[in-house]
Amino acid sequence: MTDAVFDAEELEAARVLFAHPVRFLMGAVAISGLPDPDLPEVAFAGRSNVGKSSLINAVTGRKDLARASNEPGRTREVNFFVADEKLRLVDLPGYGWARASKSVARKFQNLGRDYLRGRPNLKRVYLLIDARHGLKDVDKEALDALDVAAVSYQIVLTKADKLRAAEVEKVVAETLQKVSKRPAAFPRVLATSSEKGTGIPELRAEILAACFA
Ligand SMILES: Nc1nc2c(ncn2[C@@H]2O[C@H](COP(=O)(O)OP(=O)(O)O)[C@@H](O)[C@H]2O)c(=O)[nH]1
Ligand SMILES: [Mg+2]
Repeated sequence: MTDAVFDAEELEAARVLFAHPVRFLMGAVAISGLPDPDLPEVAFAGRSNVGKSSLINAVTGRKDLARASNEPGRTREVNFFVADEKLRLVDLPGYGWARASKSVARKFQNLGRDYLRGRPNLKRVYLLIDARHGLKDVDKEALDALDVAAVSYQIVLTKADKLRAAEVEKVVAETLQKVSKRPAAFPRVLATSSEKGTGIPELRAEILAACFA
């Protein structure tokens, strides 16, 4: 990984925050139903099966916290979790929000997009990409949508345990290069494994830095 960016104290502060209670707050189905923007938020986005729920569970150290947002009917909502009553983790619907709306899911796609565009307390979006695939053409729409919304976003590679360390390094470097000219992309890429815990302390520290720096 490219990062010794956080010192022991910062990693510990992040660990402690997420060791405190984390609860499912609500799932919003309409922009009018979002919670008040009174706490800093970070949102997680990615295609279904990329490992979003697993990552939220790993970050919070809960086995099934994000199950609530994996339930049928919930997957198209914007789901909110509160950590230590200090910040919120937001689980966005799958890539729908990045697509031109043709499907029946239009309403929910618009919800995701509206959330990204108009949320004053949104500090960063983590865009999850499967480490085995890296950034692909299909992700372009999502990157474009984030650049247009001008929301700071950071690429997080998931399932790094499925690759050898040298391969992970290579995907990290390639990914960084691919987003280097994108205006809203954060210039660090994190490789994580929810299964092995790789990169999770660093992701927690990234979240704290994004919310409170
Ligand atoms: N090997 C491995 N599998 C993972 C990891 N994270 C998620 N998975 C698996 O990938 C699948 C989809 O994960 P899930 O978290 O439900 O993805 P979501 O649809 O993006 O919320 C499940 O079978 C997980 O067990 C990981 O870090 N390593
Ligand atoms: Mg999920």
